[in-house]
Amino acid sequence: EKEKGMDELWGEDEKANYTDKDYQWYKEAKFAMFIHWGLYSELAGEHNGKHYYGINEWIMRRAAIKTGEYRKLAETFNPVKWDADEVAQLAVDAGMKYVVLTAKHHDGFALFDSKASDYNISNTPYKKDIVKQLAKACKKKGIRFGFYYSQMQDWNEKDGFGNTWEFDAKEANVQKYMEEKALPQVKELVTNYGDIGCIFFDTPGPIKHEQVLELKALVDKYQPNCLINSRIGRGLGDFKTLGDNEIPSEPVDGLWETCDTHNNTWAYSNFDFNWKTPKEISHRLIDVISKGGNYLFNIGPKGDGSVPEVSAMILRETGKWIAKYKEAIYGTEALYLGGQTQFAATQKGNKMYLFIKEWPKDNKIYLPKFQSKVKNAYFLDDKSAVTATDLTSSTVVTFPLRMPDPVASVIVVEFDSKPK
Ligand code: FHN
Repeated sequence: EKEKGMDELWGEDEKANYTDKDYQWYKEAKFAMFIHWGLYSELAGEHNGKHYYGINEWIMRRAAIKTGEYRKLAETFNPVKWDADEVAQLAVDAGMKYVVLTAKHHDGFALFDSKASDYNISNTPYKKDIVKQLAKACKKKGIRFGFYYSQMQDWNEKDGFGNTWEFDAKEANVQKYMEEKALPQVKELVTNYGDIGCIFFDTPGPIKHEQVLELKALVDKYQPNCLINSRIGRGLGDFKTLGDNEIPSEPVDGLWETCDTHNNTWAYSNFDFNWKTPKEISHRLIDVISKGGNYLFNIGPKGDGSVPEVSAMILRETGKWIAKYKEAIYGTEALYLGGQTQFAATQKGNKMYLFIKEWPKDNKIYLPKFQSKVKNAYFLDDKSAVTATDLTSSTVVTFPLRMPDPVASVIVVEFDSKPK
């Protein structure tokens, strides 16, 4: 659900300008980790004794905290339980292929050592560069690293966009903010941390076409293959980020991503235990990949740097199911079987991977009619046989009674050609 007042912050144009960069890795990746972490994690949904439910990374705005007071959080930010290797390992265990960290969210605080603004991790008791640690850890574990950067909204700067409770928007010189903070910081991020797989810009708001062009040119100059999301604004991204927690009802063309929260907030909150279960996460992953997208799933570490244990446990459990059916997930394409909810499919070569989310009563699934001819069918886990028959108006898949996979079972149907 969008925070009140969010609409004005969105650019009018959220289309992506599908890329000619090297995007194969991104197409194959399917599952990734989003990390929302910053000074707001310390507040964990509470300010001056008041509890704020919902998105905690917005607590500065929601509680109208002035910059002078909010900046004090940096004086105590000391996430001694943060372990970049452990977080990268969690992503690997969950079956995730890239990680996207909030290098700077709307509150304006940078998790990296920035020469462009002293409002950064170096000036906390912790001191160490979080972006550097995580970029290194991801590299070590063989997954890609990307970052989130709020390019227009910066509530710490009077020339940034969005802090309406302290500054007068009419007096803001957004171009000055772009030149003095956003562009220099993005330059630091694309030059100091090795290969950047992708960048998640966010809430472009009133950004001008020329400003987007400048930002994009900067990224492309130093990281020509880095994929930029559509929220850079004005239709200039390489891939499309759908709305928050949005799963489309039909396949979407080109490269795209659904970003999803684990509970009802991106950043950690003490008051939100509404965790999606491994089954829910897997089903949402199936829904996304069967329509051709990637699923960027969020964790919100606490102020001390630790990942909430329940969230981590759930992700590890989800990873077990993914590992079992990896052939049906990574490197596949969309295969749309209509808008029903019981099953969904992906495809690779001549194979269709049929995910059974709800076991059908009579052990039978009617699929739309394919022109390709069925050759063979079996359960992916134990290779036990399934009967798939071409009928005049449908292909019927029939299987013996067996214990369904409690998350989702997968049947492979092999055709004589690419299923169509
Ligand atoms: O305002 C942000 C929000 O805090 C969060 O970062 C999400 C993630 O997609 N993006 C914005 C709202 O869409």
